[in-house]
Amino acid sequence: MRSNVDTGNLVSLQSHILQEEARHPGASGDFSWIVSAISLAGKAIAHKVRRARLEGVLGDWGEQNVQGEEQIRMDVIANETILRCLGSRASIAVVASEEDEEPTILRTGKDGGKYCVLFDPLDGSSNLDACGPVGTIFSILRNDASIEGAEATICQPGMKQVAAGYILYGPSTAFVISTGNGVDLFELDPFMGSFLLVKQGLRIPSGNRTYSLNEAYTESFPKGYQRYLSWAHGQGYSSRYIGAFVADVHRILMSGGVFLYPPTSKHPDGKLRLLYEANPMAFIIEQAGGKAMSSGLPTLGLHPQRLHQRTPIIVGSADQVEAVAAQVHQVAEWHP
Ligand code: P6P
Repeated sequence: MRSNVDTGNLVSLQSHILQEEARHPGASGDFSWIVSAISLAGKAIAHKVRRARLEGVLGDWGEQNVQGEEQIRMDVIANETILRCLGSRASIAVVASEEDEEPTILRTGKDGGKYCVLFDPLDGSSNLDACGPVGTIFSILRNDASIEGAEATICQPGMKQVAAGYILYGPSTAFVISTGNGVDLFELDPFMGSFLLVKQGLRIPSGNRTYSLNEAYTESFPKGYQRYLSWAHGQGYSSRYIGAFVADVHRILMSGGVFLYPPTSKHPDGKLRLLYEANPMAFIIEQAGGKAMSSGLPTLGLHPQRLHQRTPIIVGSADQVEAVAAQVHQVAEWHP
């Protein structure tokens, strides 16, 4: 069946989610309300990001977040914006943010809490000073009321995500989401105030010999990654690195290639957080036909133990992830 996009129809995120909901008889609409809240937060953050320098909110907040990283004002503003949008949704049990040490229980399962929402409110926020792209990454899990404790409830493997996606604040504002049936791309029309569907069923291209990693840490990478880099240099690869995970992975979703954040001496377990950065982006890339690996295993199969747990990651086009694995793990044929 031709999609609405192919027919040139105007389809908003709101109507697209309702169409998806209608495909699931008995759906309560609770999930649609959560996506609607994330969409509202994305529009509000997009507006604030574009006015950040004019409103003088680029500077440091003067405090560190739970990661020990200097919080910039926009991190805090984005975090508060998302919490204010999600707080009114009656089906949310737990919210968890990169910026907050502990998850927050909004309501129990018996009080209607059906979903848990995890997010990195403003990934790559240090790029803002240079007018670079930043983004909000989100992950939606079911609330398992049988599990005691908020942190234990959200520590679920990435393959259990009900939905995941991100909002990228760049030259335009892109909203990318998957509910497990492929990846859809929306763009914000600021004059209509709506995210409009521009592509359904995105597929990640293969064959793009481009890698994305911070080569400054090469000496502290495990030998396998150093072997991969030498191999790639000999194969004529090019390199692209924005320094914002959400932006680097979006480029790879659209054009192909591979992103790597290996273990380093500073981050022996990798730098990216499993629950609200690696898992949602891995979900999107795998739904688009790509692959995501962490320490030789599928990222989405890892069993998280802590909210802010970090992980190494190799994510991107399947052929490019396999090329990395062949060098890093020295396997001729890598089949998970
Ligand atoms: P490095 C941003 O701070 C971030 O968490 C990711 O968005 C990004 O991929 C990574 O860190 C960049 O880290 O060590 O290259 O500056």
